[in-house]
Amino acid sequence: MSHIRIHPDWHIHDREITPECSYFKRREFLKQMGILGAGLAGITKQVGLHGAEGNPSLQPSMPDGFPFKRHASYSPSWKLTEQQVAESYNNFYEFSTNKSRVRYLTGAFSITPWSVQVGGLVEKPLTFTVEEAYKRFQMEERVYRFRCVEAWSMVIPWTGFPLAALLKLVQPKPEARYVKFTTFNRPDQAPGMRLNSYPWPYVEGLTIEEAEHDLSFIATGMYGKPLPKQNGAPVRLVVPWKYGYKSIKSIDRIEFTAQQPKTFWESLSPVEYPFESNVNPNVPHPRWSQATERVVDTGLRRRTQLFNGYADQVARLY
Ligand SMILES: Nc1nc2c(c(=O)[nH]1)N[C@H]1C(S)=C(S)[C@@H](COP(=O)(O)O)O[C@H]1N2
Ligand SMILES: [Mo]
Repeated sequence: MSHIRIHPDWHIHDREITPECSYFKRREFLKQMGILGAGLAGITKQVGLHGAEGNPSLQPSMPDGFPFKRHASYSPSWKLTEQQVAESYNNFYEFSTNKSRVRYLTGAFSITPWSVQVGGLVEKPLTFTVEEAYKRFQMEERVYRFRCVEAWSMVIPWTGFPLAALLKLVQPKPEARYVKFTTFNRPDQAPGMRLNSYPWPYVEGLTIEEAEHDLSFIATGMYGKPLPKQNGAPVRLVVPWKYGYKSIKSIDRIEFTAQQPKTFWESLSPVEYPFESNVNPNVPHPRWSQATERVVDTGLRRRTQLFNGYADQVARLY
């Protein structure tokens, strides 16, 4: 009701277009994000202290096996996004609508223990802890493009396992046509969730065919280590041919359904954020063009690719 009218500020067209790649601008950007110079020194000194805003250095401990072997088919030669940028430019509305503040607001967010409930229209419902995931699933690394609907992009090395491996374990029933993902619901640990103008908890969804596609990935890590909280620890979805908001973070529940789930962004604005949301340069967002994208760490503009460059693999689904 009241939330239907909201136009979130992060979906205002990103106007920081920097046509040329300049070292100076990149340094300015990193400085603004507080990850160069004094900012970094400050963070390092705080290790072990619990500030009112939480401490970005307190991150999950390292399970055995990192870094996992990179999958040969998902090892392109693209330049990776600078790790510091990927870890400090975050959309995670449960904490803040301000990308550079998210990482400072995750201190109270507890990710251990963590389990994911998998149920609904399946033969074998399952609840697994993140520790169990490392044992049950064959973990690997994959380099994927990542494209936000706001028209910026990154290239990230994720660690995790294909969602299809989970489907195989739980065995969806023939009536199951969709997979619904739900994020944790803990307003006491996530300040953004105390704003009731949003339809919490965050929900996303895929069709069964999309979920079975080898590109659909459940990530528990990035850059060869466990996911930082601000990037969706301890377990998130990554769907590289769709806009970034489909890649739901910090998953609590996975349900198989007959009906198409109503997603968080769709319930805010169905025209702007429809269920399917495949990256497409020819379909503008109602308020801005999707023809080009800004590479986040270099500032370079490049052409948006159909299905974010994964057309060969996924076009058959549509
Ligand atoms: N639960 C949850 N998942 C989320 C979001 C969010 O606000 N809450 N933001 C989405 C959006 S819009 C993007 S672009 C990506 C950002 O992921 P990153 O911070 O790891 O780059 O997460 C997606 N998943
Ligand atoms: Mo996004």
